[in-house]
Amino acid sequence: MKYTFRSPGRINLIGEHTDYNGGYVLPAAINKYTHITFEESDHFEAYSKYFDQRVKFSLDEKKENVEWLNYVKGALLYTSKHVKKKINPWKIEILGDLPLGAGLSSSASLMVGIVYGLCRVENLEMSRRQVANVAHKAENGFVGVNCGIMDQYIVAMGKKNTFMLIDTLTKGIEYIHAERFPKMIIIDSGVKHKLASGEYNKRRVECGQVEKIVGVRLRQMSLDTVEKNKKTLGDTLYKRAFHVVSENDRVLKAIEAIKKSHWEDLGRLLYASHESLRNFYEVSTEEMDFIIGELKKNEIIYGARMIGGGFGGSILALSRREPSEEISKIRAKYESKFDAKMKVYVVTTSEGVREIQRA
Ligand code: GAF
Repeated sequence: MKYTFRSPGRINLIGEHTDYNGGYVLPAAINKYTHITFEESDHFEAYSKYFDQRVKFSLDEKKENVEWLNYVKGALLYTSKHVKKKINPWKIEILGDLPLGAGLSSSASLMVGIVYGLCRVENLEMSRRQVANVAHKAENGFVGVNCGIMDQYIVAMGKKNTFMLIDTLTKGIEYIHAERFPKMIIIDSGVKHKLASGEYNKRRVECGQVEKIVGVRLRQMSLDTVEKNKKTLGDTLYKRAFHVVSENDRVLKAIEAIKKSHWEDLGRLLYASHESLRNFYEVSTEEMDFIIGELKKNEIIYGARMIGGGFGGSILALSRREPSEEISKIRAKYESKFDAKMKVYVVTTSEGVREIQRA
């Protein structure tokens, strides 16, 4: 018997670098997917179409040399640990149309897909929230990426036509309905810097330092408090705090704008978020800033910003209609200026992970 699961990627509308600071985020699952097939077997084996690589492995605690395999192994291992049960061997095939390394959360998509799929094929009782938490623990503990919970939550619990407000302090979620939403365009800058994960962890440490100095969690801090502590914090920590506190406020304002279908307001918030990520959190790149600058010149774009951890990856733009001509012009300029290829996807919101076939 073969069981196939479809696990989405995600965009984050607004609320960047807030999910490990007890802040708000507003992501949506998108119609770009990882497809994962489980087939009964007498040994563990995984095949990735993305890497065209097939590997046999055993379910021990050892990290593998094949990088992508650690995402699979970590997800299987942590699920087995969570339910305190030995699991059967499976042959797992991974394919899909979700681009890797574009800041659309391909790793959470894969890991949540594996945890969810394993629960189904092994009849393990786990809620979607537990699936997300186990995948998150596995990415932190086994793969060694110190990410927040946003990506796993939205991949596991996303719903079509909605954005999911996650209060990462209480772990509470609320679905914000967004029908007749502007067109969502993903522009992958085609650049991902090697320093990404090191710089990500550095930002986390800096935010911890801010909280220690001020004595308040960033989530509870006002901009007034940030200003009052400007001298004590010093330039870098002040800028990090300013971004996180103002970004939390932008998420709440974005929800108001969505509820009133005020797309111009929402677009302005996206541009403001990008400015803050560039100037205060310092996680943007020259390539992404160039694309944002070009998008700003086009009336049909409501707003745009970089999404995900930063140092490359993708931009999300909200547009009145499909901006084919405008994008062609930006692409031509971009590719003559930078040594990178731009990729563009028009996406819609989608459901979280689910089973799609049993044969
Ligand atoms: C990455 C992480 F995985 C998320 O948890 C989040 O912190 C994001 O960067 C920044 O908002 O995608």
